[in-house]
Amino acid sequence: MLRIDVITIFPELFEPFRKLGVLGGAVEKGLLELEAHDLRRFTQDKHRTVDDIPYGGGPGMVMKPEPLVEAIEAIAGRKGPERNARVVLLSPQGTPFSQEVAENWARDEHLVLVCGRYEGIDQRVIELAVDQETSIGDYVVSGGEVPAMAVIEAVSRFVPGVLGNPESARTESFQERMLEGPQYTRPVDYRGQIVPPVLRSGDHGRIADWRKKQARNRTQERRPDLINRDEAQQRKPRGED
Ligand code: JDQ
Repeated sequence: MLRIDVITIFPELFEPFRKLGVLGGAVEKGLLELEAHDLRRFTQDKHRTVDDIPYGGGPGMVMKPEPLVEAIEAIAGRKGPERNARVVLLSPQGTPFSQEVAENWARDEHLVLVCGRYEGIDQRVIELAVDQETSIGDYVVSGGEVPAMAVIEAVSRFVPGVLGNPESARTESFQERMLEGPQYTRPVDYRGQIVPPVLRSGDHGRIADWRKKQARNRTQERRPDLINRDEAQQRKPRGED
């Protein structure tokens, strides 16, 4: 079974998150364990300090190493280099998180997600206690918590039993390197916009062909990089991470 531990100065952000939706159901059914730990519990001083000024100068603050390394050691259950958990730091400097990475991490026993804040974390934490850094995209948010939630949702969808239908996670979008086409539900006419008649024709062959064409056209228009993915990544073989 997969256990996910999160290290954060804002553990309360994860309380509603772990109760709701598909993830809440999975935690309740015992398909997955999820716990958020308050980094300040691993401080020693009376002000429970987790940050300090950057060496070399510059704006903002940096997360100091001691609380983070001690939290990771306590939670990942590791003192030396022996690995029983995968320790991941959310970071704009990470390698790209993807559907494929999510599928691989869902096969782990123990995932520890480390959330920074401020301008980032002391490099020695990464050297001493982090296995890999991952980025959810090329934009900067204010801390690792929202990226961690994205990772948790994407990974948990691959945990057996989490989605009702075991096909759902695979068939959706990116595994096939295609965007989804448009979807419709009732009513047939909404403010003069009608559902494409082919979808109401009952001809399953024509419906499948139409959906494939829509998906191909949309992918070519919006995400041509998905169509030529291996070339775009200089023929880097897939299936790593
Ligand atoms: C942290 C910050 C200035 C980072 C602090 C910790 N994909 C992705 N985007 N943003 C993050 C990840 C992320 C993750 C952890 C974070 C951003 N920040 C804010 C501020 C420079 C770098």
